[in-house]
Amino acid sequence: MSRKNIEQQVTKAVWSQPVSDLHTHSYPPKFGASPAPGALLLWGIDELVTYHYLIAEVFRVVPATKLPYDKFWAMRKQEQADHIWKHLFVGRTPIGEACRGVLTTLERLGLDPNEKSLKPYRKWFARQDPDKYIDKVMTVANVDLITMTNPVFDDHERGLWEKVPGIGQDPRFAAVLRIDPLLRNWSGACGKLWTWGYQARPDFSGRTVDEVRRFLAYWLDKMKAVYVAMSLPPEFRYPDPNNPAGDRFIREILMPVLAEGRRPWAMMIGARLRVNPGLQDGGDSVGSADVMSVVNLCRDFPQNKFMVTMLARENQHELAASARKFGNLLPFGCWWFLNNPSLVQEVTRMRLELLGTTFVPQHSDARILDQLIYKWEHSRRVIAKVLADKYVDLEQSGFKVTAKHIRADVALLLRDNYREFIGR
Ligand code: HDL
Ligand code: ZN
Repeated sequence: MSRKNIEQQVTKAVWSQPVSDLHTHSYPPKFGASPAPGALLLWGIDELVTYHYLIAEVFRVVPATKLPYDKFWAMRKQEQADHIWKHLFVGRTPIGEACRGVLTTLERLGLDPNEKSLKPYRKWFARQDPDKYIDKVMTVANVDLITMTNPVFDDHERGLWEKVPGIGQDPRFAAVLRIDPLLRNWSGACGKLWTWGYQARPDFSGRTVDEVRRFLAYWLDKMKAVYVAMSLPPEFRYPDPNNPAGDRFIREILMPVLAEGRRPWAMMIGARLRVNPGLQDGGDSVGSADVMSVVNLCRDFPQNKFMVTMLARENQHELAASARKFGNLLPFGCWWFLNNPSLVQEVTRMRLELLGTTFVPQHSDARILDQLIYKWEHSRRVIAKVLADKYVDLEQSGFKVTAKHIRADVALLLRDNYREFIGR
């Protein structure tokens, strides 16, 4: 096949292949749709423009010395959005990836991304019905499954799961049991578990192991969770002589419960939380983490499955090389500060060369539903470019690449590797 023909076939395959999105923060309408107070389904122009990435960026233009953080947070959502639109999209060129994403989303929805005010967009979004809009966004983004993040230690969300009938039954979504506190704050988590009727003690005395296993099993079943997820700090270690409780939780509780249900553990490693608390969700940053801890887990628990994404660019090569050693390790995504075309290209190219088609190149991490559109548009463009280059390389080795090869590879990368790993 010529390069031109390869590029045509790759473009066709990548854009026509529905994506099963491995990790998002989006929800069905039963969890409450913005602008309703406490809504978990965030959507529409004001949520798009006040995405925490953009809040962090606008404070680089109008610093906290001019607009104090608490004054910004006291503003209504629309005022925050107007402030961001004025300074990042009108007063300056919206060249950054998070800004460009908003424009791609508007453009793909058929709106003109060059408006000087948000008013025309607000009128259009006000005419959308959240439930139908989910279908629209999934169609435009060509996404066939939205995997949620369901933090069971969040009192509001846990309450919804306990009170709202059929809340987790929307077939467009898959639930994930998110349990960061069990490793980030074991004693605090035990305190909460106790109030929920689980006899968990920080020193593991009494029936702690059985009780925390019972807690996990209950919520995995209630949510029909497809995997368990945790965001872990750069300091995460396994084993960790400084955190014997964490080691015991992993060894005696988490690993057996997940192995029994054949569910993976998704580890998202390297998030250093609230380096700037004033920015709230936008105040988290990145730190280089320890890949050997992932290797130790994959080796010590061959019956368990690990989906791993790491936040630091400098961890990517070692993670990919480690995945060559363990079939129960599935590297996924270009997470957060890596989700920029230059780094998606670098990481995807390296993974293809080291792992063939045995990884998941991207997840959207969409916090606002509409972001599915740009996060997948931008990622598909880069993945297609890298794939075309690699097929040209393959042809130069004499292999006859066909459209069938390309379609099969793209299906693995954008949907089937993930679905097979979670058994869905
Ligand atoms: O912990 C996570 O799942 C991260 O993705 C955080 O939600 C982070 O704030 C984020 O939105 N990254 O894109
Ligand atoms: Zn996330």
